[in-house]
Amino acid sequence: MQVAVSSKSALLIVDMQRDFCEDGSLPVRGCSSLIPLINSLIKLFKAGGGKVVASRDWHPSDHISFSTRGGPWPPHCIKNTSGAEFHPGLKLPKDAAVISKATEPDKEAYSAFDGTELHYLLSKWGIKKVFIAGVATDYCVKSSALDALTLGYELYLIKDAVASVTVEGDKKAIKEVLRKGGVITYSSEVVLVEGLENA
Ligand code: VGL
Ligand code: ZN
Repeated sequence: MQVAVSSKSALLIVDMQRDFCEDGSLPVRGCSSLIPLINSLIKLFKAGGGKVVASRDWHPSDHISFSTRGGPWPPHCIKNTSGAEFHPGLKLPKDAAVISKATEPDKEAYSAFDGTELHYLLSKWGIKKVFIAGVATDYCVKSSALDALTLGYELYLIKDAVASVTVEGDKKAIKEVLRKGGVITYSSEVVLVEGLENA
């Protein structure tokens, strides 16, 4: 089913950073191949008067989630290092909002809403629909999607614009998002005007 972008829509691009792509320290399979699709979604949202938000994992070097502290992940996305930079192919508009998350050494925060100004910004802009793309479906995409639903947004997860750490994790994430009332959609279904094909 088609869904139209309007000034009440936001595209939330989750964690499209070097460390999550193929040469990074915590590569998510298929991460960099999402880039062309996400860049066209950015264009579509700009054309439709929507907002573009990019979250980034922005860890201190001693973050609790790192294996060096007994956590589950190799060190990744350490703030102000090249691994934490957005993928060089990502064409973020100048007015995109950047949300840094998981910045506290002793606290994991997978959701882009956790401890950030994201909900404040989206409410201020009058956003009703949140569309999610990026990585990882089974971690930060999932947590952000579930939080968006808890906060009362209509939530659209763009299935061909996300990638996961594991296949099992992907399935579980999709189930949880659906159970909570989220919509799984595809980039071809996200349009400027319902009933018309995108140019
Ligand atoms: C993420 C694992 C660790 C994510 C962040 O962005 O999904 N995954 N930190
Ligand atoms: Zn992380």
